[in-house]
Amino acid sequence: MAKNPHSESNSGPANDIGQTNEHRKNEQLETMRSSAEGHDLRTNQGVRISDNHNSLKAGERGPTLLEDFIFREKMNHFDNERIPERIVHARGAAAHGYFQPYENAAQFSKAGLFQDPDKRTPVFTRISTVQGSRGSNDTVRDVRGFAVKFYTDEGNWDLVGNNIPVFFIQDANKFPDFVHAVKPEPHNEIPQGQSAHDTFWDFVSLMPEATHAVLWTMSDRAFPRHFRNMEGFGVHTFRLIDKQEKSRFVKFHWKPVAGTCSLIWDEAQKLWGRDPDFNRRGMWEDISNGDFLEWELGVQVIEEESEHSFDFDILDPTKLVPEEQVPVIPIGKMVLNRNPDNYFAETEQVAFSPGHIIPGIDFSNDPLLQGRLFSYLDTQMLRLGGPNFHEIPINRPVCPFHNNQRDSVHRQTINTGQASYEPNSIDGGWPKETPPGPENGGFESHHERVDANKVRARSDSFGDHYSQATLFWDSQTNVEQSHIIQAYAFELSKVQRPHIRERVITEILPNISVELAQAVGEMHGVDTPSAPTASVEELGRSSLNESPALSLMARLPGNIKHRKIAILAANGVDSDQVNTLQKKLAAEGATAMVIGPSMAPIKGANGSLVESDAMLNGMPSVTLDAVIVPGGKDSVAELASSGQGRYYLQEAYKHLKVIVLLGEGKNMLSASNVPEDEGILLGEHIDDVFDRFKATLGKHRVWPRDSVANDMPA
Ligand code: HDD
Repeated sequence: MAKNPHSESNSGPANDIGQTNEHRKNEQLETMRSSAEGHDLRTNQGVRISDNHNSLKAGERGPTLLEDFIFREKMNHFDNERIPERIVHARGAAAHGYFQPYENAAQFSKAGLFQDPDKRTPVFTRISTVQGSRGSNDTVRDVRGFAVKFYTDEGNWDLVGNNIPVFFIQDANKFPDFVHAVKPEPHNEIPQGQSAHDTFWDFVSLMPEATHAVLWTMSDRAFPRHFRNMEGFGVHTFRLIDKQEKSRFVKFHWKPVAGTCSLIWDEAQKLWGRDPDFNRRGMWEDISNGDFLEWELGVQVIEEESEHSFDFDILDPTKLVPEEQVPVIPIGKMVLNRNPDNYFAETEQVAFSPGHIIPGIDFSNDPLLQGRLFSYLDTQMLRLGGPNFHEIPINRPVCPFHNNQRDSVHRQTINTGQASYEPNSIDGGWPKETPPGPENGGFESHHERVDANKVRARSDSFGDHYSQATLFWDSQTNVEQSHIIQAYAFELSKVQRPHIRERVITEILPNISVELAQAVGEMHGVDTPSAPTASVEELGRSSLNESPALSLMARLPGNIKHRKIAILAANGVDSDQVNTLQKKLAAEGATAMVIGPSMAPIKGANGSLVESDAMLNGMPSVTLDAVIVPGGKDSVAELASSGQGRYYLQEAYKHLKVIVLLGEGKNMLSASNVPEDEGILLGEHIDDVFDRFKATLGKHRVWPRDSVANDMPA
């Protein structure tokens, strides 16, 4: 390596080295916060405003005068309030928090944030849907973006991943085609937040490499119950560089501490109308209530020597590395514990890029990742209006940063000194380069040897398009497989052109599973081949028959923490029972919501009053995880005679929710025509059924009911 003549004396100012703590970003943001409390209303130029209701006119009934600088400034600012929404991932919600490494992290990477288990690095995490625009629904069938910005001592590191571990295309050159196909169609801008339309299915059925990612999107992973209940993946293979400069390949994972739970498709669709902000509200309210979101950061580490020891190419982003082959090692924890102050300033203006990395982390040659390295910086130029977006408070690193980049629109920094070039002898040679080193070193790319011809080509090792789709299908439980079949059938029913539907059913699905193809084919009246149709190369081969980790059931919560439970009550309810329920559920970390016919306080059978947290139609069963009807003759009679009360139970049944009926509450069964099963728990007192309630809800839903739930006309 050529010696750098300017780096010898680069000790730098003392504060250039490691000051970060969990609060550092918050302290930095504090300098930018502005509250109007106690302040006069003024123009942007600081002039006090005496009348904020009337524009300046020539006479009370006369025309408005151009001279009205106060009106013009206000209107001009308003007219320009919007910036372009993100071309993908436009709808998102974000929160602040911290990352704390475990003891074992430092052995893999020299990155400063992994060295000290007592040190917390601030993070800002944005979770998004991909297809819909900013105002679309939360619970659509879609991939969720999972982007984390770590504000480290050594600069910002962005891990810009998704909640599914594979992507739809192998080469970034196809990204504009893919996004054009999935976005609302160009002639009528329909549909919003949906992949169920012709252009999407046309494209993915002509691009077999999309099959694996599409299959994940047809699973219930595509509508998480809560952001805290989804896994996250860095998707690409990256590199970790240790203190000895040794490089290892790595896949990053976020494992939800609360376990994985998803919605049911019918529930997800109903939520579009009942609560379009369901997921973002869940995160916001939980954080406000001190019930923080937690994930473990995990790594699958692959030694360089093992790069070619898999059935697939680890540079191919349509492939995952099965956890059964390379275990996920937890190396730290992320906690999201603070809501943003201002949506636009923080969540909308945050700019992520896979190209924001720090020493200790490096790229692989995954051609999708390589293309992303260009795209993200490029898009911020339009979206955030120029190259100074790094100065926007949410994007600023917490470590000092100096360089010779200057000027352009909206420059905030007032650079002092005369020399904006390097080398210089005018400003003492500052700012200076830092040579690479095991600690606080300058960034140096991994010295990978590349000796090749320039080609526009794809490696043969990327030719297997189906083996991992088959592995995913074979690893799903019966319930999950049935939901996937229904998902394909539903989506394709929205496709207008028969030849596209048929192509998916006869040319793609049999290569995942003949059984899947036949089931979907039957629902579409399409005959399907009795064997896969793709070439041996395209079908590929997986040395695993199953990967249990691919099932959502592998990480069910196992407890009722964070679950929201409806207690249905009307006048005459057994209020002691309501009190007991509230206490018992709170003790388990669950939230009890008393839901009445109206918001008026409910009169208990013993004359005491119970506060209503919500009304039956304001907080329908789709927004909660379980339903309890306490005893009380009059209360149950009123609920049973109300259409909303009966529908509440029917819908909860249909969505496989645990239903507890105490005392007279059991009358709700016959009133609502809900059949008894193992998820309907009957007792006189909650203690009679509480253990069974916890065990069943710990699995999130009453899965055995799935095969009959659709008979319920709710
Ligand atoms: Fe991307 C945004 C994740 C492939 C180009 N992407 C974006 C966001 C996430 C991802 C989470 C939202 C970030 C935020 O919250 O602001 N993208 C992924 C993943 C991919 C992926 C996991 C595959 C593994 N993306 C990808 C490719 C390209 C892009 C191949 C282009 C070559 N992505 C963009 C973008 C966006 C974006 C157009 C829109 C807004 C933004 O970047 O800042 O540049």
